[in-house]
Amino acid sequence: MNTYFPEVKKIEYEGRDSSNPLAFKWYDKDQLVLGKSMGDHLRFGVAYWHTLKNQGADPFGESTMARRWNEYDEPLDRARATGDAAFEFISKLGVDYYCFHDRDLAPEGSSFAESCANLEAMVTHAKQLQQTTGIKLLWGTANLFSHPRYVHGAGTNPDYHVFAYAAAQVKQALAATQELGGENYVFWGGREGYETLLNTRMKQEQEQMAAFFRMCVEYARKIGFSGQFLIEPKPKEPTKHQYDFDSATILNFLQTYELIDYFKLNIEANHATLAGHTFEHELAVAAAAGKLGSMDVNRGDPLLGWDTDQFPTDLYSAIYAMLELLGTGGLGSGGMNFDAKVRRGSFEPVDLFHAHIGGMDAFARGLVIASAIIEDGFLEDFKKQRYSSWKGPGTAALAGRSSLENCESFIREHGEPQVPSGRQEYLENLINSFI
Ligand code: XLS
Ligand code: CA
Ligand code: CA
Repeated sequence: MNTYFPEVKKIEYEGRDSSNPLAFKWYDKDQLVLGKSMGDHLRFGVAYWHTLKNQGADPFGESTMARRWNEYDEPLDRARATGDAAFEFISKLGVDYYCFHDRDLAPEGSSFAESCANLEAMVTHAKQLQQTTGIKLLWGTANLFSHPRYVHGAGTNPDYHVFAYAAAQVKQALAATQELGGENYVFWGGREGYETLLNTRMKQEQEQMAAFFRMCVEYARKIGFSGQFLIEPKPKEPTKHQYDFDSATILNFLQTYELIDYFKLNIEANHATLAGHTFEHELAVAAAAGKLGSMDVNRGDPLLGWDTDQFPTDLYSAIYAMLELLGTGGLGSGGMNFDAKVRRGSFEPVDLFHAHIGGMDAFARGLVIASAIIEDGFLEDFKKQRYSSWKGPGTAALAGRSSLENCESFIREHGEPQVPSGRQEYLENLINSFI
């Protein structure tokens, strides 16, 4: 396996003093952090669509990335070569997982039957590549947004015919994910949203989505799929109003339609910032509900209002994300998928390695720093002190055993509260002392 990236050897950990750009400085897979290996904490995955399929086209210009795995005329030959390139890349990077949309792995055919046959052929190919390399499938999903039939949505489409097509496509994608031992299955609501209320019945579309999810849950049960279902929030793009705006919106949707037991969330950093949140806020909301399932790691650009899907190199964001991860005790069957693409100007295949190495090192370093912060205990001690008044009558109030009258008596007895400082800058300075 040395066909598509002959200029790159297996990427090794060489430590922070190494000057080799094609080596890890921080990511040492077997290094123990709080009793667990880095590899097990982070569970990195490579995103098939950005890393193998993205060719750098943008609304103003054509592809910039000539990839040798695209030099085949027949779509299925190209798909097989792309699979070979994917597994060579992931093996050399030393990552254990990958993620795909059905249409990344196998091309859409000229009929539904042909699309299904293409997918089956590529599942056979991918299964064999998984067996030879030991690489596993973190999650599969269906692309229900690229084909023109989905212009008005998939599960939320006003036309039942399109709804049924999307459901039939998910049936195939779920079976493919199961066949490949996928540990999760993701639903990102590609065009599940709307542009204008003038032509949209919002309530009905949400009911449709709930019905769609219910059928997926039932089918998964029927075929014995044991992976975790994940929904991925995103506030806008491609539609102006996406129904899965953020974690809180999805949790409310799942509660309303009694689907909460079957799903967790896949939180993407760039989607969090598009929603006006931080990555760590979205992680914390999901974790507080016991629903943090997996992460799509990337970053946006603070000066741009769209989903730039850049590789994550911001150390502060990585530290804050790792504090949330360690606080929840891990991702279970989830992982950290690099839903990120190299910039259009970074068109050489080796740039794919630089990008992933940088992202893996950022989170490895973030993990080490976060674990030192946790071991030191200053954040926890500070919070403990900050909430220390919640005893006695506070405990009763929290447990629902108090009343406005009780609070009034308390105030008449104790008078005006002494309000302490939140000490934000002091805490930020302490964080910096760990870097
Ligand atoms: C797009 C999403 C998508 C999902 C999978 O913005 O991030 O790539 O992760 O469909
Ligand atoms: Ca994503
Ligand atoms: Ca994205």
